[in-house]
Amino acid sequence: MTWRASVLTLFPEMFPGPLGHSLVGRGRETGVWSLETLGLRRFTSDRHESVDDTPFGGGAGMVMRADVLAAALDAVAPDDRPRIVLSPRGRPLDQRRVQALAAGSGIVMVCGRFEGIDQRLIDARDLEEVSIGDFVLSGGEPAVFCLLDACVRLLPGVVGSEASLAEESFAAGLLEYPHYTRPRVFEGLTVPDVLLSGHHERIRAWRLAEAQRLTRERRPDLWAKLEASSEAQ
Ligand code: 4F9
Repeated sequence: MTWRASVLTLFPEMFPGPLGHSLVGRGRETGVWSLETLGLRRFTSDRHESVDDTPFGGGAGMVMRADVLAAALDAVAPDDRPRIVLSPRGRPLDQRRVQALAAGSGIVMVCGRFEGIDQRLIDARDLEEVSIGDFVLSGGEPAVFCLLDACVRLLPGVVGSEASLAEESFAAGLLEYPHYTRPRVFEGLTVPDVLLSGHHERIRAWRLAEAQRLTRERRPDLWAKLEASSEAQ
């Protein structure tokens, strides 16, 4: 079964963009996943094709209209796919949520523009708000690229080596250990001896220790989660 992505956007010409390249682009060509884009202008009902208006209560900027977005959402065949709006207000995306989304039948995504989206659309169509980080974009489209790339690479047959995905899930919750390849000396810098030793058990132990050190130093938040979960076991 093809994993289906639908995107509601003011800028359908931005797609597939980066999603048309590399492994993710190949996956689309081979039918592992499909991409449907709905341009929001098509769903306007006035002469000016307005998708936004000034906020009730005043203030700067414009708000995307609930009626236009609802018409576009309702044009997407009703199905069991989660409906997501990309927003810095949303729940932070993590690999666990990505795995759950990739395991389903696909997703429907709304790209916000302007200052935001009329709250009644989010309420009336039960949209889940998802954030890809604590920063503000000029619109939701680049966040959709990130979310879709993260999901699609997990679909069977997209990333060539099952081994690299397996290793990833083994290391789940830790940052990656450092990698090295040829040349053996680069600008006077050498490669850690253990990696040239051919001693697989020692290499494994070194990589795990490095992954743990990096996680502790850089992401105390992730480290605390890991400690909590290993204590629970
Ligand atoms: C969406 C920022 C998801 C972070 C959408 C402006 C956004 C965003 N994560 N910023 N529109």
